[in-house]
Amino acid sequence: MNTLRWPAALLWDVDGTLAETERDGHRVAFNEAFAAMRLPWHWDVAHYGALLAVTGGRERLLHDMQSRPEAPAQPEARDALARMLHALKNSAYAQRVADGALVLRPGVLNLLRAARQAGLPMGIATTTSQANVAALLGAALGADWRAGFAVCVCGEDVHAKKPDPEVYLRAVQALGCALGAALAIEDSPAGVQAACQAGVPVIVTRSVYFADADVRGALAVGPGLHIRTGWEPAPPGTGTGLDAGIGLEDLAHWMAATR
Ligand code: XBP
Ligand code: MG
Repeated sequence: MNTLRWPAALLWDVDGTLAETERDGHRVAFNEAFAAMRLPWHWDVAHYGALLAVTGGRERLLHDMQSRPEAPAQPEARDALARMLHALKNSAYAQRVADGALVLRPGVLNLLRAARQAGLPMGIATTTSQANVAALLGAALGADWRAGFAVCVCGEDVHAKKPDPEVYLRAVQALGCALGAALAIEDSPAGVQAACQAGVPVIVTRSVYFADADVRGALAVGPGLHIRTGWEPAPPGTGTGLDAGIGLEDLAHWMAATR
């Protein structure tokens, strides 16, 4: 019996999956934006974790303003402030990336290289912006990073952000394969819901903010792509080398459960 089902494409989430961008990237950059606007606001690690239930940085700001007495009362003024803060945050984020504050999670580069060598098409499916993806991947993979991805669908390319399935529906449509033939790699409940609702199989690499989150629906859940222990179900592939992480063969075994 054939127990392998090779994915037709790999779809990468960005924040939390490719890199731990939230706690030390976006959060710190939001705080820099608050300071630049002389606002007495500070998102500590725990508060930002709670705010991650709201996807989209601007949407997150608007949500938080609901409990801030210093926020403008008028919706238009709130909107304008959120836009300004979000733009400042994105500049500060790009600067942090340029300063080397954010690196790819362990195991990511190996799987990217393996997929590339195998000729497996890859795409990006994220809530963050094209500019933030370009900053992160340009720094991590080099100026020609975009050549490694057949599609890159971001927050500004969809009407509704994760957990809405639109980002995955668009990405898979652009890739030209069947929804159930692609495989997504995610870290958050919203991302897993988006993939599942689109009919795209998904595995989860736990990130710091979603270490214990409910990610039911995922084919496999584990602590990172660099390690073969701690995965549920255990990676069924053979692995290569003592320090081997998750490889394409493991993905193909997990995908076989979707037949
Ligand atoms: C995570 C998000 C984003 C980021 C911030 O995206 O929800 O909103 O927190 O980025 P994903 P923006 O996990 O899908 O990559 O400020 O650009 O929204
Ligand atoms: Mg994510």
